[in-house]
Amino acid sequence: MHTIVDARVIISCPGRNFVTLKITTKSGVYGLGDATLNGRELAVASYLTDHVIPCLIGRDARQIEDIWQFFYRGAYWRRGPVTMTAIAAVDVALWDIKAKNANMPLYDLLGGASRTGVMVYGHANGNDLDETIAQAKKYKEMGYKAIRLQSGVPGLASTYGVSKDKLYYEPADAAKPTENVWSTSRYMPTVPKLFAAARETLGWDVHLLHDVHHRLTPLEAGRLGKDLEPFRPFWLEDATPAENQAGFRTIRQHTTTPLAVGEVFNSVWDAKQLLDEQLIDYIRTTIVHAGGISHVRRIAHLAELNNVRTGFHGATDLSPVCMGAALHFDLWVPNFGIQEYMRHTDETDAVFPHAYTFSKGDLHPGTAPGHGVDIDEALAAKYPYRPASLPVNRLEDGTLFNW
Ligand code: EZ4
Ligand code: CO
Repeated sequence: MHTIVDARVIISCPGRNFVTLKITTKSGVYGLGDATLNGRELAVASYLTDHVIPCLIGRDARQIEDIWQFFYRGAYWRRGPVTMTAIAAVDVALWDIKAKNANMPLYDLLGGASRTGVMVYGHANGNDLDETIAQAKKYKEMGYKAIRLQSGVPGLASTYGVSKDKLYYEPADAAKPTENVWSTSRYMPTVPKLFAAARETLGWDVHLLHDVHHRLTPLEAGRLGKDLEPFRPFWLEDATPAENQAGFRTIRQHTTTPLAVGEVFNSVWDAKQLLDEQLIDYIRTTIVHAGGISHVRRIAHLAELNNVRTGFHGATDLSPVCMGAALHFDLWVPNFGIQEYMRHTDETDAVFPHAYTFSKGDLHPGTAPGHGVDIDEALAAKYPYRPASLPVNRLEDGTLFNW
């Protein structure tokens, strides 16, 4: 009854590429896991099809932990985004099956709801300060309690986070990476101005966030954090690349602005020092890129010991399947902070019918058994894969930089 009899990878591009794993057991119950790694989708698809699925068929779907350990330890080559995304897809699909068999929403299986809803932040963006503030006003009118502000930088043709489509930001805009130009000195003075204008227009009864997207040095990030302190930001996101976790010590020494990092992390080891030394306030690893519920749960618990709350990544490249699973986790996890929520397009939502809903600035995962997200395979088949890459940044003198 619980034997895994089928596992398949479904690739679909309803506006952007998504990789979904569907696992079916002998009794006919199936579960879905997101396996989307933006710009590297086919690598994960191959990892699953060529290396994981042949070892999955015939296993007992109830043994989530054993299966997780098998694919983690069994690869010998531990960690890395491709491996951990593939493992996450398996893990989430198995939790979906377990919760469906228990006839419970996933959050009940995890330990039950700890709150009535999951506070999310929206992504207000514009080419300049005025346009960004106007967008932020719209988010406030839609009921958002938290808004991330991302504005174009004068003198730079394009910048992370600024989108033509406004509500539906998708950075993977071409088959081969688009080249953008970056200048830290042009960028730095724009952010405090943006926050000053936002406080003046939106007031203080709303949380304001900003994503640096890994483009500052620790010292620069410390300075920006200090400049933003008068405006009480909720957080400064991904201020500096965090391969060198000790860099966050420098930021901490210079500012009380709360720090969030980790959307590119794929393991607890990426965050160990940050958590042990309480160098951050929010951990951004999410279900799909960090080994699924079974592993992110460990990260969240270690974070809790160190006064760090969760603030999961939730951009459009994390499919509704990941969003559904993340929302169940968020509703349960004791040290929840906030959840990123970039809206999917209508095409994406149609391919992935889901139980989660938005109301008054919160998302709720719904009460359907499992994680509450399905896939319409016939519709998915109408959107074939299209190669798409994330952009790269170069400094004004041509040096390749962080995007
Ligand atoms: O650039 O998910 O906080 N959100 C982000 C995202 C990332 C994309 C990369 O695939 O930083 O917009
Ligand atoms: Co980010």
